[in-house]
Amino acid sequence: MKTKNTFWLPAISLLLIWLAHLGGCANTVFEPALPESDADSDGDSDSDGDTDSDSDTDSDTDSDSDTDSDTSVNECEEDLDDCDDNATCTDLPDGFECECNSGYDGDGQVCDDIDECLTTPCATNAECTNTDGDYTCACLTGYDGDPYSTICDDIDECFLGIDLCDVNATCTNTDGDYTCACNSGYAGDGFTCVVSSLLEDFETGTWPWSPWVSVASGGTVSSTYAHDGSRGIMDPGWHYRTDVTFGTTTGQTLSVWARPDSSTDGRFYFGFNASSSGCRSIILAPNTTEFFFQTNTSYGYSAQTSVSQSYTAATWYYIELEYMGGGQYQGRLYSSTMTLLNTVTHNFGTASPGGIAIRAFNGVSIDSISM
Ligand SMILES: [Ca+2]
Ligand SMILES: [Ca+2]
Ligand SMILES: [Ca+2]
Ligand SMILES: [Ca+2]
Repeated sequence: MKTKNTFWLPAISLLLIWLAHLGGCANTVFEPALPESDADSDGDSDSDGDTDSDSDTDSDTDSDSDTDSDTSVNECEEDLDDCDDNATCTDLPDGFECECNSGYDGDGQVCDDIDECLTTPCATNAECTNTDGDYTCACLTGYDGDPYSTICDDIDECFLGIDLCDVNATCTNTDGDYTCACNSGYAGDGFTCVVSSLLEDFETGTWPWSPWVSVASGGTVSSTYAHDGSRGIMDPGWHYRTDVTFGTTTGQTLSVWARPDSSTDGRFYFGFNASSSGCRSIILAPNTTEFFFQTNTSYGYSAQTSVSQSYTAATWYYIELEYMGGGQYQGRLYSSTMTLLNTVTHNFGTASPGGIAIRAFNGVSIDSISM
């Protein structure tokens, strides 16, 4: 917004004093500015031969020259204006005016920077930065385009091949970012994937087979419950095995596929640090819409860190557990297409390396346990 103001300055009087100090020279400077009517009256006086009238005219000229010197002052050029540094001075016959420059707001004497960012002038997914007299726009990280237009578009890092996913991982583009998930047969956070070994595929034998140890009976093996191959298991009671040890090395991962029949019922406990005296577990829990940790001392139940998570019925989920070191474990839940859905992290205080365990109820299928 711009406003104009006209100011009469005391400085004009100072200029007149200066002009008066110059004496006759000042008069000479301002003579040409005399109105023509004064010159005509001089001519008339001459033709009349009236010298008195000439002297009268001269006294008139002196008073006129004072008025004329007012109108001829260019306060802008003489630097006699009081316009703000961020204003433009325009000379006027009866003074001058100050107008704030573009990007500033005020009365011309005081001009303040306009914070354009308060009115979100940049594109969607762009960041506005206010500057003195202006502003700048920049697309947010993960977005590209003209930040001064209507929208910055998501960068498809996967399509462009600029993602940092491991060569053995699947890249999934997301709005403003992307995710990486290790392919089947590999374990890791998606940015680094290492070959994982299949611990259990439920393909052969009569449940429960060695090296699984049964704490509580239960578990049906069938093709109906398979994610890979021809068999999987549904709703086993607590079973554990100690032929493998998890929790010894930072970055070590465990993984499994699980499919709840219901979006509101059932639960699958994926146990680790297991022994005959209990385990810890990361739990897929449609019945409480959670994804969370438990401590299962003596195969009992004690809730630890939890995150809210909704589930879709009859849909496979991939659960990955990583030992982060220092007694901290992270559970990651992926969709059937390996899109990361949620993570939950809990510090149990100690690493407590041990075997693995499984338990499920109310219709959860389980297959392909890898480490
Ligand atoms: Ca002026
Ligand atoms: Ca500004
Ligand atoms: Ca993206
Ligand atoms: Ca299988």
